[in-house]
Amino acid sequence: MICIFARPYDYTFLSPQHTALVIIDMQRDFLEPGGFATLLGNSVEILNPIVPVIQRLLLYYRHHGLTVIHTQEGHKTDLSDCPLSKRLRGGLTLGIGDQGPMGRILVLGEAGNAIIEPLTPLPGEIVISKPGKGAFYHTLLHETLQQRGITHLIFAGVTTEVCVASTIREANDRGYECLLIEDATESYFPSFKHATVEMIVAQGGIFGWATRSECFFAGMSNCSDSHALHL
Ligand code: C5J
Repeated sequence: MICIFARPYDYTFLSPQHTALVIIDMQRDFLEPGGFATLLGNSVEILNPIVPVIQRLLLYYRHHGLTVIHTQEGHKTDLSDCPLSKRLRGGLTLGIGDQGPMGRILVLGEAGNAIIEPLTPLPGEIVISKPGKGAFYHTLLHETLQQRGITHLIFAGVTTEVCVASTIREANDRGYECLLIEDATESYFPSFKHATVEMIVAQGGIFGWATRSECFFAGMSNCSDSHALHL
């Protein structure tokens, strides 16, 4: 049994093989200056500190041959998977599908839609391209996790209150046990991040658990059973 110190109480699982690291939308459009997030008026620099934390989680999962899921919010080139409401929302001068500084905004295959270089998926790693905020909507994520016997999801990525929270809620309804790594997720609005984490752990963990990366790694390395993994 692996036991991670977390809120609202310890997060436990039988084997790391039943977990997946889910890295939400660490794409250039959301993290780099000049991308879609900047066009929306956000200061993307606030997201920078989570990158090395996610890198450490990613290297750990890769080193131990565990399941990693990268997600990427983006649409088909013909935008047939993008509801008109999403395109028109905000009345932006430059919006989804338009030519922006990093290619067509939120369109799959465009430069801005790529995952940032330090977290680039390796060949063979699972990348879920998703048209919605939640990673289960119109994707094969659930089937992919079921095939691998994954029951516990370890969450990182951006933004905490939008795509991370949407995916945690979807996962919770599908029976997954969700753990959010607090220093591996961020929002352009610190108060939104704080509120989101509190909403997840409130009422006995109504959507799941939250912890910090040092507690996650400590729990993984302290495990004493045959499934133990060591840093
Ligand atoms: C947003 C996301 N914020 N990945 N996407 O539109 O949270």
